This record gives sequence, C-alpha cells and structure tokens, in this order.
Amino acid sequence: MFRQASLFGSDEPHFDESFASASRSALSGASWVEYVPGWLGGADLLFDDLMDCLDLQQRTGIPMYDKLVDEPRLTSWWNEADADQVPLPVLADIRWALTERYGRHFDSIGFNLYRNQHDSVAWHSDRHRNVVTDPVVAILSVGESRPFQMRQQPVEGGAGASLTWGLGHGDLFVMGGACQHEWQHAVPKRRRPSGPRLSITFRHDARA
Ligand SMILES: O=C(O)CCC(=O)C(=O)O
Repeated sequence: MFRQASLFGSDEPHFDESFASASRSALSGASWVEYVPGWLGGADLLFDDLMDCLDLQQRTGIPMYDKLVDEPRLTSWWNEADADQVPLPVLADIRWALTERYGRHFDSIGFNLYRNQHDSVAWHSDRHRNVVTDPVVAILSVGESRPFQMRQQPVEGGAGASLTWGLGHGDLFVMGGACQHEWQHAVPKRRRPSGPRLSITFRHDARA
C-alpha cells in the first residue's frame, strides 16, 4: 500500500479550534451536516502515526444479500470504557474540541482504512441511533480523497435526494440531528486507482 506524501509538508497534527471554515447545511426535516474543509493540519503525520500504532483488522462473515463476505476495509476501535488512553495524544485534544463544539461526550473512536479503490462501505445508517437519540457522528478524513455519499432513507413512492462530498486530507464532516434516522451514507468503490484513506469516526454516549 503506497501513499504519496502531501505537498504541504509533515508538520505536527493540529486543528482549527475556531472551526472557521465550517459550513452547516440543513438537510430534510431535522437533519443537518457540517463540513469543515482543511480542519486538520499535519494530516500526513497523523496518518503515518496511526498506521504505525493501530491494530487494523478485517472483519469476516459480514452478511451481504444472501452470502457472508469479508468486509472490504480494515477497522479498529477505541472505547473509553475499555482503555484509558486514546491511541495518540492529539486524538484526546480532538475529542475535547468536538465535545466543546457539539455538546456531546465523544467516548468512542472507530478507525476505518480504505486500502485502495476496491475498499468501501455500503449504504447504511449508524445503529448508534438505537443507543442515543439523534447522535452526532464526526468523521475526520486523512489520506486519499474519497466521495462520501448520502441519500434519504428509501421512502415509498420513489427515490429521495442524494448528495456527495469529496472528503479530502484533513477534512472534518459531521452528521447530526435526525441524519441517522432519515438518511443513509456510503463510501463507494471507485473505478480509478486510489491510495489509502483512513476515516476517524467519533461517536458519543448519552451524556451531554
Ligand atoms: O469512512 C467513512 O467516511 C464512513 C464510515 C462509516 O460510515 C462507518 O464506519 O459507519
């Protein structure tokens, strides 16, 4: 797996505490998303450090239509209940910055590695909605830019709206309100060759 270094150098990971580039869009009903392009600087180093320290595994036996398949990406999970320390100190700072801005206690971090264009995640909404009401899900994207798609939950009488964002190196993307009830999201496979992308997904418990 080869990742081309960014032209922006390899400074220490740092993020914009003011969220100056954030733009929030209301989706249907009670759903919203916030896109914060270039929120994280030093994303090269964060990518490399995470690749060194994470134990990324491929889940197997995932039900897909009528068969069981290997998940087409590698994942790793950190949860406050099981481990004191986040894998890297900067992730602790990011958690608290997200907690400050979105008013939720982000207690878990999921890491998803899309090794190349063949890796993907299919249409779904997060089951986390069954644990907390209207969860806020924050996705920090590092590595190759990949399209992140959203579509309205299939409704009777035809297709709903669909939207696509290109999530690039250091971009933050946040889904909130009723997104996990009213919308689904996916990272599709691509036709053209694609370098690795790591998504770092922050979820929270029921505490405010
Ligand atoms: O990788 C992403 O950007 C999305 C990840 C995701 O939807 C998930 O793991 O549930």
